[in-house]
Amino acid sequence: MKIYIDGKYYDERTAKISVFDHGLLYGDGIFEGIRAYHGRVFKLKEHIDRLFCSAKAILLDIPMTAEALMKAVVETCRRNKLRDGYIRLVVTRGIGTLGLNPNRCKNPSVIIIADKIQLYPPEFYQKGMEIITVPTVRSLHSALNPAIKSLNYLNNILAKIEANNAGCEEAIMLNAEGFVAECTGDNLFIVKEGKLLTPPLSAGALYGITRKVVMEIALASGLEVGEPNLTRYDLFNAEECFLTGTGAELVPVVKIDGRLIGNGRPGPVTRRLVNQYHALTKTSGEPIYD
Ligand code: PXG
Repeated sequence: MKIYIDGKYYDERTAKISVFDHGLLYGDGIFEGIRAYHGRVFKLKEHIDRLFCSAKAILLDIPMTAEALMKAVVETCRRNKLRDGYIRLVVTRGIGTLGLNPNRCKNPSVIIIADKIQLYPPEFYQKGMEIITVPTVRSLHSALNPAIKSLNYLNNILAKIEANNAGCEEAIMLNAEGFVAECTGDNLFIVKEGKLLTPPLSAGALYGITRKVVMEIALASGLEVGEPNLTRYDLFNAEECFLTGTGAELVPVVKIDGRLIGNGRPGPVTRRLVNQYHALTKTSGEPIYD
């Protein structure tokens, strides 16, 4: 595997960053997780745009233009002969001295890894998964805004640990007011009275790119889409539920906190959206090969 670091390609074993990089020392940095399908990078521009928004929010100067970064992502896929897989794009604050001060870091580092990812076991996609709400509250947007895709994922990891301790693979995170925010690496949707509902971004969620794709597909196929605040009660009484994310794609949820969702099997709206999503990935994206 060839890994891009600051304009050069390194073998997996020699791809290294400094122990003084503030990405490691303080989680000071940002990232994107991107998928390639059928030899195309899916929603590349959207991911790059979000990366630049995260960078702006933390006052980090990405040392490349968006165009150069897109080219570097495509080139990393090409060098790894990737057709279907997962691209991890990371920008760290760079090497500094001990101490938080980001001004001591003069050169942010850009890292691109093109690999594979399997977030959940295949049977979850067929039969649906069981998830639970957990005690760890999603970060307040006035503390660390969940819209920033930062290298500090401990809020989400703590929620994941709580789910794992309870024998579940995924956690629903509520915000400080008790409204549903999102899962640890996925946005959440329900179907209620034929409408597709997902928490508003102001409830404390990442501006999910898969979320947006799913909303667009749903609207185009005549479904009504809404973004109201949702409580656990709304989830328990949903007809269908599913999660969206670049890594997870669309995964049906059939049980929440011990309550069966619908008839306990992935529902028809979910199944249709899954098929429409996969159809879109066949024709859309930045070509890797000529
Ligand atoms: N919420 C959070 C907290 C995320 O980290 C999403 C929602 C879904 O957003 P997108 O734009 O991907 O639809 C994410 C994305 C991983 C992994 O390695 C995690 C994500 C994406 C890809 C890989 O666990 N999370």
